[in-house]
Amino acid sequence: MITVLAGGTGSVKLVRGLFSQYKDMVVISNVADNFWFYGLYICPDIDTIIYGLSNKLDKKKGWGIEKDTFNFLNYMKSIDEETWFGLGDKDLTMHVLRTKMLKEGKKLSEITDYFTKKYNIPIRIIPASDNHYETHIVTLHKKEMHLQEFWIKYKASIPISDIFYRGIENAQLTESISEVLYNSKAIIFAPGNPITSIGSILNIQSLSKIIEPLKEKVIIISPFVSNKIISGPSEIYMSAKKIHPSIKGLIDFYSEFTTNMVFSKKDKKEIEKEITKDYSHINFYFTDIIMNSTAKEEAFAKYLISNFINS
Ligand code: FO1
Repeated sequence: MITVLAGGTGSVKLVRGLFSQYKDMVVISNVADNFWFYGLYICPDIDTIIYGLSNKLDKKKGWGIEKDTFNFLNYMKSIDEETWFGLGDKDLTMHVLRTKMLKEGKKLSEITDYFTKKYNIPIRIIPASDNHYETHIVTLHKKEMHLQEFWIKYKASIPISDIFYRGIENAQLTESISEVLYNSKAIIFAPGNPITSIGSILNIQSLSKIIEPLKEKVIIISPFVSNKIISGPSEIYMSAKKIHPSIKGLIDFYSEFTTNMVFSKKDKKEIEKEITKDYSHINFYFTDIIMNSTAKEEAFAKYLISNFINS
């Protein structure tokens, strides 16, 4: 069995590639992007994995359902409601049903199992926690808001001073996760945002203690190419966390969790010249990590399987 820690639109490409090659896999999904909107409970990262693995994902946007319509949202707009979060008509079914099940007392992990089966996905997707906590941004003027509001409503246009996980101190790791991690041959951190997709999982109390003795089987996939983030706001969030927004900052951030990191070939020179000597416990690997087609997703998955799983 292999386990992937995933969150956000960058992670789904890796998960999809691995899934095409290797079915004995568990995905642990970030939940800190979850939020309430129109009284509905939205879990963007769980849904992106479900839609991605059932071939329903709008691949161009990286979220939502392909060819979805937006009648509900347009009608909301016509009656002057806030419509900054793009809920498609088909996608709404997920949020409506999930909210109903939560109100009936079901746990998020049970609900996710239900949808995973419903979408005929033969692997387990486990929310990192059954408890709700949220990634929040603090602006320079000390206004606090949910990550989705900052990223989507304000289009990341406001200077920020901090980012933190509101409520994480009361969040428990979902029950089955420690057993899954112990039994995994490899624990892969997807090339998601280190702060809001992966850091938001790693910061659940007890998880770093569980991972510490397992770090030889942890493999970090870099979200950087040529020392620049492939896509998304990672650099903004790393800076807000006082982490240098570069491969050096990334290595520093993850170094306590792993002995294996996979980078783009384009970063080989810089890492070998400047960085390797400070991190003698880490094995650095270099390959083409860009997954901008199905063929490249599969090729990267094969690389990981041959180097870390069937080696
Ligand atoms: N991302 C956007 O940039 N704009 C949207 O309107 C939007 C809507 C949306 C609806 C459902 C869903 O599951 C995801 C959605 N996302 C949208 C993506 C999401 O906000 C983020 O990419 C993830 O939370 C990042 O981890």
